[in-house]
Amino acid sequence: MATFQVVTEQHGELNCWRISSDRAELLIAQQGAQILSYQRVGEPPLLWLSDQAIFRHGKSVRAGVPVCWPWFGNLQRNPQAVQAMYHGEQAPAHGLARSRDWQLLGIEEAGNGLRIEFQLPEAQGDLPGWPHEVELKLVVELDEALKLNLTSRNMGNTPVTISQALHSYFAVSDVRQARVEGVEGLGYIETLADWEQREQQGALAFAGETDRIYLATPQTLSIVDPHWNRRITLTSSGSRSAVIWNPWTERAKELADMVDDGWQRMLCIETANVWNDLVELKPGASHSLGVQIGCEMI
Ligand code: TA6
Repeated sequence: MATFQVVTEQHGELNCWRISSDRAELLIAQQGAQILSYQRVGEPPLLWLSDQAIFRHGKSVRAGVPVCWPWFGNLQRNPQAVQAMYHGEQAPAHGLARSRDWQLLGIEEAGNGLRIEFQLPEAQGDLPGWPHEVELKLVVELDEALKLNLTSRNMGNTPVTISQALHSYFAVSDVRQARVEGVEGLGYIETLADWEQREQQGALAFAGETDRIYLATPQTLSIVDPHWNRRITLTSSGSRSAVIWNPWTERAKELADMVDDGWQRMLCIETANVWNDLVELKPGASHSLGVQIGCEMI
């Protein structure tokens, strides 16, 4: 049975918890209930934390797993049913949840690991411009793997439609050497070419800016990293879409919170409900979006 140590830390303006055991270390911010880093003892990090990350209230950190909710990406690119839920002015990219403080409900030992539970109380009618009542909880479990589960339960009297993603930043030795398996033959939306629909040939290798929505995704996707001799495995639940992103050279230069060559050491696979894989919650209904992140040496 692993024993865990929990230490509170301040990173810039953000309250964080550093949770460590003899097997792994996890850093989580209260803002966004955002995992900032995850590393297993004696191995390179699994999740990437930008060297130039900005820890500021109201701004999601470029790291770990930002929670995109109740919409993903640019709201205007979402189906009408998702857009219609928002009545505010300028809609922030990737929704409202990632830049607000969540409430830590508890950290407790569970089985052979640790279970951490957060909720966003404002989602029950108090989010600016988004007047719906949803109980929103994120459960993080840390044992051999890292598991995240984001549950939305409609507490109101009218249906609620959302898009969402666990926008995970993975650490890789060099994205130019890495590949994503599990996407072979899938249809995807190429957001960089006028949102054209295309079909993936073979595994995905990276040779330029990449920003794609993969559709009808299988339960398991993996990142093969030959330099670090490892395979990161993502096992999803409640999701049939995934976004894969790397900003590459020029976009990275435009990002204030990423060093110019930071794109080489990361790639995002975002376990999602986007495009036609939306979540419609009838009154009383709930939905869980989950991902389990595991790793094996190859
Ligand atoms: O998930 C891909 C994406 O939507 C990209 O288009 C890119 O902008 C990225 O997310 C990061 O978004 P952010 O708002 O965190 O800078």
